Amino acid sequence: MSQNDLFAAAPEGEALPAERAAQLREQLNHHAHLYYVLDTPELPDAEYDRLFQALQALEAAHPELLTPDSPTQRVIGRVLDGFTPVRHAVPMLSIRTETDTEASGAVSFDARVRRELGLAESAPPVEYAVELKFDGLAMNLRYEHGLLVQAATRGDGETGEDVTQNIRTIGQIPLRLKGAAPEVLEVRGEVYMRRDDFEALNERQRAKGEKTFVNPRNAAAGAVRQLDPGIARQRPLSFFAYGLGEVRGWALPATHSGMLDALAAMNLPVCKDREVVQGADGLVAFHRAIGERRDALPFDIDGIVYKVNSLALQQRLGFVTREPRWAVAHKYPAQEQMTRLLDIDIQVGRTGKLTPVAKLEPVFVGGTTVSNATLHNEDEARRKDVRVGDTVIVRRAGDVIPEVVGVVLERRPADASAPFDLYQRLGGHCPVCGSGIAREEGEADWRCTAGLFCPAQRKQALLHFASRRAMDIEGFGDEIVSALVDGGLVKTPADLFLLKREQLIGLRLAGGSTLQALSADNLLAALQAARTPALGRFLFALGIRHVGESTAAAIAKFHGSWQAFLDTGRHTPRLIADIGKEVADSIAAFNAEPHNREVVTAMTGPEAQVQPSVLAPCVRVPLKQLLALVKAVDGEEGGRRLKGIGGGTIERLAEACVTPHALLQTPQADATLESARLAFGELLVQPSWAATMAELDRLGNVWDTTPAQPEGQAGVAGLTFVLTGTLPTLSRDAAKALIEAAGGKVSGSVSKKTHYVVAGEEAGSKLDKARELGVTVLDEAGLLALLAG
Ligand code: 5U1
Repeated sequence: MSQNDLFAAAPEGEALPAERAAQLREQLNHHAHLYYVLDTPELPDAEYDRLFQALQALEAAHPELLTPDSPTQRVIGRVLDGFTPVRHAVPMLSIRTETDTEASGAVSFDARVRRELGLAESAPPVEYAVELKFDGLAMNLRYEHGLLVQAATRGDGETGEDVTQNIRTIGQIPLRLKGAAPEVLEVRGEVYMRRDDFEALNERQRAKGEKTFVNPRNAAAGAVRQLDPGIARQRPLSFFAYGLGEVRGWALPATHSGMLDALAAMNLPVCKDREVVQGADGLVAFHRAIGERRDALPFDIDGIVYKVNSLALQQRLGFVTREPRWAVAHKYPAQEQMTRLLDIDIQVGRTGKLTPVAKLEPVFVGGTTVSNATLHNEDEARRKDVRVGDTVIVRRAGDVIPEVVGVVLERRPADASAPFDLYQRLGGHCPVCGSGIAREEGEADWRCTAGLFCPAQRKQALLHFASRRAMDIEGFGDEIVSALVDGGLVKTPADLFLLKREQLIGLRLAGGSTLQALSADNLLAALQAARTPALGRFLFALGIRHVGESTAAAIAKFHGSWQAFLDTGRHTPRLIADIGKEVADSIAAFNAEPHNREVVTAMTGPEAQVQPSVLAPCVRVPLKQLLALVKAVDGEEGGRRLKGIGGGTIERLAEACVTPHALLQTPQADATLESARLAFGELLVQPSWAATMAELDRLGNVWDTTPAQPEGQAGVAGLTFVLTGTLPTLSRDAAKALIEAAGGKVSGSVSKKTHYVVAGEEAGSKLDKARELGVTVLDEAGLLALLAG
């Protein structure tokens, strides 16, 4: 059947049901092989599903056509009580392991083979088939007349267990061999789990709050031994064939590599990373080449297998006890080892993230001695139930940070510590700076709240502060910031503005050079130029978690000054468009940390003299929005008082009262409105909402009743802008085009009717006029945020 024929599913009715069923099976098997084994799908999933359903329907209508190798019959088993023992027709041998992980391991195998074959030194090199040693479970697949009849584990090599119904769920394994139907063909290989499938499986387990697996091999072993094939099917397994068991009625090829080619032609999955090489040099080269790629492979391997390629020579070499003399597994350094957990330290990362780190009895793993391994976060440490005193499994693969992947529970000592509790362990304080720690809802990480003050976060915070989109202090890159922090000259951003020329000249830089007078002068000039930032940039520069450029610009517009921002209440920021609970909580945590306030105050004080712009606050919060927020917060806090009050009632109540003060004082004739009014009234007099209302009054809020602007144009349509000075990235024309595209107008002069002045570098009299008239001044970032809605 040609490729085109396979695509064109002949419409039912044109073929007899039996022909049609056979045709569908062939199509489905062909496309399953392309998809699962060759990873080159040619059919969209929906089309495959359509063919599958067509076959299902046909088999339902004609049960006599159902065959055990039908693709519809992959999951047919029931939940078992246990597995039936299977005696292997040909014992499943193990393989000798070469523990010398260096090249010499390969050389000594070749020497042994040559000696045992009685080859003279002058004889040509032995030909080997080299392949990967997959880290999974050995499996015997028995095909009779081309049909998969049994899958059995290795067990003790003589007797395994019948796991056929789980193995049938592996899409890669053909239920019928392609083009060959020997009386008996037993195919041996490894069932394994790909790394990406393993990660996705653990992610699903986490989402369900269920146990995660330590590594792909354990996950694969668990899936193979599942008594319920329905569950086994949800654990994505893969398979590679690498050998044979009993064979009847099939002429063996002359070489091992030829045999693998033949298996691949029967649609069995055979790994492509295999070669035929000559002598010890070939073995060493393959071992080295795969070693370099080991961590990039999509599955775990623990070594390389070398096999004498000629089956005739294999026969001459024979076996010692249960191991063939013609093969060896040449290992790589193990990537997992067991060791004891001595303690758990908490490290503070550059962004304030608190990471529990396992202190381990030193152990050699992944090629080095490891005494520290990450536990990622509190949830992971708890999920793995890691306790001090435990024996743990440590994994180190490639350059990845070593991690604790699991606990050997059977070895837990009686005096193991209590379950890990990060907050309790730190007494609620950052181990580096003593500031408070916080963990946001839905986040896995605890964090130090002192972004600007904490030494662990210093360099990162300073680099962000000085960056182009923040304070734009030219010249304060990695090298200078590191030198200033390491030299003890700068602890907080405020210290930058206290730097003296004589401190900068001669500053030791990485690599041993020192800062020259000219560079020092340039840095001081850059600092001077940065002393009058736009308020939005200044707030962005503070590095408050979740406060990006556009949020900072929106906060600046709302609060007008840094003082008003530092004094903002817990709820108020949520009245700014796009600010939700997460951002508001982060702002509250920042403002609540005295160290952060000290840094901002020092920066804006008489010595450092940073003067962020002051904007006329532009606050237009309608009562409706305040009430909606009160209801949302009440719900978040588990309150029930406002539960039954819908959006329509809130709208009518807001229209009737306009301001919160009126709401508190004006009884409503309508019973629904009155009961809503009383419910809101009870909450609004509570301290946090009273503070929010007082803050809105201080900001000069206009309790706006004008209808909201149409979606997508809010804040810009119909508004008048004046552009002045040079913007950092936008040309005057580009800025004008953007404003006009959003429905705004651009005017040449500032008047009372101007809504916004957009000011860049060297803004002149228009900026002065805007300040005089109390018109809101935006920088480029503020304009872009406004246009973004
Ligand atoms: N690739 C491969 N893995 N592996 C494991 N080949 C291979 N052969 C084995 C084993 C246990 O045993 C035969 C040499 C008997």
